[in-house]
Amino acid sequence: MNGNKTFTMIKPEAVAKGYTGKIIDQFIVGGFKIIAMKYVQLSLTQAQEFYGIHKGKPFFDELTQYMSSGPIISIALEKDNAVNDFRALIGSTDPNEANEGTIRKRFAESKSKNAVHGSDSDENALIEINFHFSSKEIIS
Ligand code: IDP
Ligand code: MG
Repeated sequence: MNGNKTFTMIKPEAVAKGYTGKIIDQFIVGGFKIIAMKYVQLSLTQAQEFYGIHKGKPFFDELTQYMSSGPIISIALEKDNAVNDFRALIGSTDPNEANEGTIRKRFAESKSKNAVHGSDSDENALIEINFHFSSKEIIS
């Protein structure tokens, strides 16, 4: 059975452009329940740790510098089949390949500045939620 939690961040460019409210609305309309949320700026070291799985890839430095360049919104979400349903809601990594109506199609400006993060597995969703939130901050 698939898990019921996923993790997202509204990325710096989308926050700076004022898309936070519209993006969170789309999470809720899409059936996701917010169980933890905070407004925060990651240090470069925190971004490198969070994206450790991508270390060594050509886009790693650009990604971690970008993700620590300004405030983000980090959110833990709950829904049946959360990881897969959330990835469908946000669309492909590259907004040019994302389906019409998806969050990345609507709000992303490029493959790197692509508006939102989404966990890629149940296991990573829990790791990512625990990276950003203590158990006291999660209201499930
Ligand atoms: P995902 O966010 O759709 O799961 P990943 O492959 O896990 O995509 O990549 C993590 C993040 O790294 C992407 O959301 C994007 O911001 C950035 N990224 C991935 N591939 C590229 C690329 O080819 N060029 C620039 N940035 C990239
Ligand atoms: Mg990923």
